[in-house]
Amino acid sequence: MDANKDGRLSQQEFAKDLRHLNIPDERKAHFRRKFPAFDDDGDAVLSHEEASPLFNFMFSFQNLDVNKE
Ligand SMILES: [Ca+2]
Ligand SMILES: [Ca+2]
Repeated sequence: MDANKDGRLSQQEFAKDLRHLNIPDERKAHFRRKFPAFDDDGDAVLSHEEASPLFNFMFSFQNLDVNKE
């Protein structure tokens, strides 16, 4: 999450979070590629408002993966 507590999630912080998730590397790469798509104001970091749709996206994505592969 927001490791340096500046209220913004950088791509590096997000990548670090992903490393802790027990999901395939391929899927982590997919989420990393999606990161800029959630940066509405283009400042390269996600505010709380920008980050919550990203996490919703990730969770819905995992829920769809019924066979856990
Ligand atoms: Ca931060
Ligand atoms: Ca932003």
